[in-house]
Amino acid sequence: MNSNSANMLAGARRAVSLAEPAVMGVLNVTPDSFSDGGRYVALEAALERSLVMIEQGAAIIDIGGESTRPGAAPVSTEAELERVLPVVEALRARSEIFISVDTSNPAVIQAVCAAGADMINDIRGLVRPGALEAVVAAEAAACVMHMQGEPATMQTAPSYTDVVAEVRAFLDDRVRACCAAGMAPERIVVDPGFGFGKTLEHNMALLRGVGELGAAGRPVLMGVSRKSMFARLFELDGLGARINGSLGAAFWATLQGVGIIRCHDVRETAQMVCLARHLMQQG
Ligand code: 7PM
Repeated sequence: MNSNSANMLAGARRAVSLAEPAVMGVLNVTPDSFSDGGRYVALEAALERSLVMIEQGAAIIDIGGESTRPGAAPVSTEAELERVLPVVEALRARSEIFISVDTSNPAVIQAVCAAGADMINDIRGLVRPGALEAVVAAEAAACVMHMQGEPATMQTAPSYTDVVAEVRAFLDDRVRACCAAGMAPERIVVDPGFGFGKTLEHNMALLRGVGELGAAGRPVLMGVSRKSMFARLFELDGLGARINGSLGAAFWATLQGVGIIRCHDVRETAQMVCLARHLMQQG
């Protein structure tokens, strides 16, 4: 496999190969887990969970506070930093793993990158004043995601004429904006934003076309793990159905040439990537 720029993602201090899909393990850092008294225990648990996901095959750890979840209430810079920064510091002290942080906040971007984060995963597409500039200054990688509407109301009435074309055009635009702001193309990954202002039909159209979404030749990040689209598709809620759908999607995404698969079930997802890669090899 060659290693042209579309096969690499350059972070602030390290790069990750996307020659085969990199598995990105989700690490949730919720306010609950950092309630008074349990701070040290929660930090140890977050670190342990990260090391387990790395052991299971994660090439990237995505550290998320509550703030970037759909419908989440705004969180102060101080509160967000208190949750996320100790985890970035502890993980960086223990591992050379490629670290991604979910945030839309320029001050948080600056602080986590100084502490050793490599990438910013902003579901709001770095539109907050100063966010894009903070990523450029830190020479960090960025995931640029599509969302229709605002997190609080985006699922009310999502509407597109041609969802794949429209999402692709948006991602092309954002890649251009990032490059115009001084971001190197090899630091950018694009994401159709499954479930972010999309019906089941929209999500299925995007999943079908997931290999064609790579704006300006940049790799695609797919985030479908445990999402409600599978509960709707199978007409069956519950974690098992959602995980099964996520794993099938991971297999498909690998065949379609996706660069990063964001997931909760790292070992199982890595197995799907492994199987699909074996089937793709020429005899
Ligand atoms: C509640 C609802 C909690 C939804 C969490 C979620 C993505 C992401 C999320 C994605 C990228 C989840 C989502 N989804 N970042 N952050 N792409 N780049 O299911 O699809 O994890 S939050």
